[in-house]
Amino acid sequence: NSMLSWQRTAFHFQPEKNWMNDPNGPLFYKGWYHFFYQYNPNGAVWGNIVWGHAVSKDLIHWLHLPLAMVADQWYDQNGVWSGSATILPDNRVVMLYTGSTNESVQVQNLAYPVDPSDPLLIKWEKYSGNPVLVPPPGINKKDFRDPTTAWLTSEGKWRIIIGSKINKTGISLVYDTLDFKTYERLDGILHGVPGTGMWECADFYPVSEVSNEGMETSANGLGVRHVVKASLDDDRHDYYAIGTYDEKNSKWYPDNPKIDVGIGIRYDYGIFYASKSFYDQNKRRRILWGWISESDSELADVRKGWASLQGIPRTISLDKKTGTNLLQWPVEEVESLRLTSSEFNDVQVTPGSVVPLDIGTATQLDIVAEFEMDKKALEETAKANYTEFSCSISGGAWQRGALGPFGLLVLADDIRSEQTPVYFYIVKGSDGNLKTFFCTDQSRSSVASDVNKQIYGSFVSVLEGEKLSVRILVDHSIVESFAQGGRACITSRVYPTRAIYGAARIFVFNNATEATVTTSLKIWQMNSAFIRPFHPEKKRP
Ligand code: DQQ
Repeated sequence: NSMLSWQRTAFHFQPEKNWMNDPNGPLFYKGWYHFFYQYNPNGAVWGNIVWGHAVSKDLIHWLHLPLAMVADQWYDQNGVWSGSATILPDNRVVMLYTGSTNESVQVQNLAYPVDPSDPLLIKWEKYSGNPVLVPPPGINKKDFRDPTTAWLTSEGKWRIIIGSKINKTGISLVYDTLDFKTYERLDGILHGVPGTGMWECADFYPVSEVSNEGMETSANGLGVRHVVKASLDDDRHDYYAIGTYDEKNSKWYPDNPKIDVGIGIRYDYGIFYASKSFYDQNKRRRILWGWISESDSELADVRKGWASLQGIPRTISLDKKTGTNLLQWPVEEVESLRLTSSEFNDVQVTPGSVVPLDIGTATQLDIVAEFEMDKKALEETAKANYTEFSCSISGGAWQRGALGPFGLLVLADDIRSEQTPVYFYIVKGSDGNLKTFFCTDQSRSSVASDVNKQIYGSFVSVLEGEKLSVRILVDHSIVESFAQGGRACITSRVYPTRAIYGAARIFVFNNATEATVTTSLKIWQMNSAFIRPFHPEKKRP
């Protein structure tokens, strides 16, 4: 087991052992951030799902609490599945979650804290009248799950959506309620997209067109856009789109139907699923949590006794410069873990070279890097023929082109028998303009064979006058990368066997054939966060 224990992370949220999946009901209450999650208390694979619970003052240092809800009722006997919290104006907390019944029917249930004066919200009570919602006519009994946080309509009712599908069209059903106990189903759907299949963990929230602060879930009106997000069960990715909410008719319209939910933008181009946002009234921001599963084998998970992480929570806002995407950025609190730093300024990386960055061990890092391409090479390429490119079907970090790939090699050993490249690749697009791609190549991330070795990535917009920039968080077996201030993100789980502990290194590389790249970087060693168990029964001596 010691061979595998290094894969545990130092500053990511994970239970002490066993399986975890979706984030549930995140909220801030009486000075504490609460985090609930799908948890199997009996093993490292999915099953026997209950709600785990932890609290934190800063979203980084966590205290594990007793399970919040277990499968002890007929209406959740097959699992206490995902759900969301709503904080009412009088500060009462209500939780809605999906129960898989004794007959595996998906129903929605209501729960609330037993003692609202307890800031830790340790004890939860399920409403005696559960379930509060059952699948409506025309909806399959196993396609009705994951209620959202409720928002207040102008009529004074609370509104939620619940994901489902009809044939292959993913949809969001809409319900209004006054008391969270009885509901009225609204005609039609908020939105649906043909071909997207079951919508898991739907999310719906406002973003401001003017401010970078987050918006309370019920906010609406001038200067507000609305985001719809769905987790697609068919391809296991989270997609979002920005659009307009017509509250009166309970409809939402995407700004650009070509980048609609499920056929357009992803929160993350690596592993990131079943995410959920919440409004943090403490710091007036919207925070996104996402489940990061393993990409090794199930057998390896069982051996190591645990599976899954949560990504570092991200602040999300509308990208004011493009207006067409969100920006996601690790919450500022993660910076409190920064220890010593190393700076490298204007390092010239010539075509075909790899330069080691001497920072000592490199398993827990926060990296901020900027890259500039040689101007003449850019102009030359602009005159050349256009090239088709896509990260996932490319030859990865070692297939050379005129203007790429170039970037960083993280979790590499000295001789680079293992390495995970995070990089940019510039090509001339079919419209005659240069296009930038942002990728992570897992193909040489591990000499082990039972791990995912895909190449992840996407196009990323780079505006006039912007340098290429990337922020990377490295934590043993997770690499989270944010390009252009969080316009495009890639999370990967990697399983090096040699580039571990003191043997892990970092390099910059440039595999472009035509151009020198100039890079400046700042790299911090990251402290470990205390993520501690809670033992209320233990008496102090
Ligand atoms: N996980 C939960 C469901 C949800 C799915 C069950 C998404 O409620 O649809 O563990 O990962």
